[in-house]
Amino acid sequence: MRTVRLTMSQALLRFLAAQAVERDGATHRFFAGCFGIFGHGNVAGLGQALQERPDLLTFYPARNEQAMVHAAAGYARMRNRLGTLACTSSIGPGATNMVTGAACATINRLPVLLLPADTFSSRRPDPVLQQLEVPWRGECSVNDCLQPVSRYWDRISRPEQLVPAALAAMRVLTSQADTGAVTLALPQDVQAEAYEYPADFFEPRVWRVSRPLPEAPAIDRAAGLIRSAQRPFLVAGGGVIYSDASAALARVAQRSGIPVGETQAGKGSLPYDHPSCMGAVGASGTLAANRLAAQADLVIGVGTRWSDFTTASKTAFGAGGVRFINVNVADFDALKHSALALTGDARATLEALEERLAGWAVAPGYRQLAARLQSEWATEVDRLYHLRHAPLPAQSEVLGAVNELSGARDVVVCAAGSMPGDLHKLWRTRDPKGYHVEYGYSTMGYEIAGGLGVKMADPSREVYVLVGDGSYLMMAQEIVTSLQEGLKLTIVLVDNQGYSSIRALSRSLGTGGFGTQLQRRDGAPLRIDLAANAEGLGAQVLRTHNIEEVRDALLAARGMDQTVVIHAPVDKEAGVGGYESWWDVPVAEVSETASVQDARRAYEEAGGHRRWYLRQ
Ligand SMILES: Cc1ncc(C[n+]2csc(CCOP(=O)(O)OP(=O)(O)O)c2C)c(N)n1
Ligand SMILES: [Mg+2]
Repeated sequence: MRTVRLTMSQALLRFLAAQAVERDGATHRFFAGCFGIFGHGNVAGLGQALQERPDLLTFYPARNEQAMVHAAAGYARMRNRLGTLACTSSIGPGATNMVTGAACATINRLPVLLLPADTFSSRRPDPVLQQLEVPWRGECSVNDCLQPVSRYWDRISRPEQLVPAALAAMRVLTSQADTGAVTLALPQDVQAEAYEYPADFFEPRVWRVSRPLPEAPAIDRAAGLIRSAQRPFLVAGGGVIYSDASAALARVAQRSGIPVGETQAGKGSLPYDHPSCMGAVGASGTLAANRLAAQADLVIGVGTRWSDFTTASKTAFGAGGVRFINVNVADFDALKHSALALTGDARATLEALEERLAGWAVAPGYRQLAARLQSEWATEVDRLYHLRHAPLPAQSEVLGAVNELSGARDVVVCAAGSMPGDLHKLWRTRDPKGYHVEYGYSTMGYEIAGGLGVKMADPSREVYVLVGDGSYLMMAQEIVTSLQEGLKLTIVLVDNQGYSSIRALSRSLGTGGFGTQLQRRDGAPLRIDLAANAEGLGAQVLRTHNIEEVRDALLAARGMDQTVVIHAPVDKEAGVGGYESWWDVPVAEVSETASVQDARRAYEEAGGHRRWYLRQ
């Protein structure tokens, strides 16, 4: 057997560079590079390997470990999970900084490979700098925190363990049902240890992403259920986009007339003006989708994990006896809501259903109802895009301006605050990859970092990062990385002076916005100049004071080739309401405060509409 004598780090790097993924006959390299911040535990091991062989993987220095995982996840989402980056950190705080990034990737089922350095496998110099000693378990380190947020986790305590561990890591990263964060913890002494690795380990390896089909009788049954439904409603989730099923969905919806609601991850499954596109469904849904969802007798979920935002905490699908069909590559999700489970690839399964539904369509009256609701919703969006709110604009006008002044292929990126809900309702998506809102973990701080990954994945598109002042304050530093790499982001910093979304939620629950204001302890406003902060990081900054200036700035930004921040103060009182939807947030059952007592009464009344979805 031919062998190659390499350190474990050198071997890992060679292996990663040789991995490719293939779907529908197209083969791509799986790892686009390696993000990292060097420190204790990776500077000499993996750092040495990366420095020696820059031809294998490009190294991208980042500013914060959480952010680099977000960037890798943003990249993976943009590439429909067919590619990602590795992320290397030092032991200790560098490693635990990645926990939030890992959880975010795993919730969103996005592949990221984490390579935290670890304490010595030999344990000779223990305790080392940054080592948290666990008195009752010698082999524990802070990297064990990454176990519950990883879909695969291993510690490479001997160099030869790398071979099976690396293969297991790739199996999970490329599995459409199982993917998420994968962690290989790398003890720093083992990183530098040499071993005679089998040469075959480094040969180019292609991981095939297949399109599994459910069993034919299950598809037949599903088609039968759909044909006999009076008011079927389809919910398109992220799986539609990842499996590149938009065209198949558009055909099925067009021919059958089944109206479609979209989840956050699934928004863009259909172009906003497709006759079946009712837009967002659930707690942040449109009136069109929510009205139809409430009456549906059959709900077909495609590629959705049915989060509480999608189901409006299990109140969205309100018809007695409503039944579900779930198309999902993971039976974990396919079996939710007592559904008829079609465990398989979204595109292949939709195509199989399309054949069986040939010649069938919903009743004309149902199609007309959907058309009317769609057109009424379009009028509502126009109204909110052009409110003429003064002196400061409403947030919905800023979103409208970005929508109207961006190109059809451009990408909007967002994650937390009041904007995800508003975007979900109002954004007019024109391309399946045009809407990138991270709302599985809703991670404040994802926005700029995730946007960086999106731009890396497709530099041909303009990337509009919409970030609130709260999220910006939490994590703006990857502006520096975008400048370092020449990856232009147009960051629209929507400033409403505080945690406006939580303030509104708190008010609606009777607690008056407690703890959400940006102010000094004595109540005086805090004068924070976030635009100056962005300038300090090296971005071009355009300050705006009204909606005309926002529009001018968006036009000017188009002509710039480096990261630009448009500072857009908005009126914090001018929010977008809900549209016949609910979100389950429990209110105190006993309280001395009248507003809390009122909120509790409203909570109990609304909670009465919750359903179990037990009917098979
Ligand atoms: C890391 C993290 N911490 C806390 C939260 C809870 N949270 C959700 S939105 C929000 C406020 C966001 O403020 P900002 O970015 O200014 O957006 P706004 O609500 O004002 O629109 C908070 C604290 C979160 N989603 N993520
Ligand atoms: Mg804010």
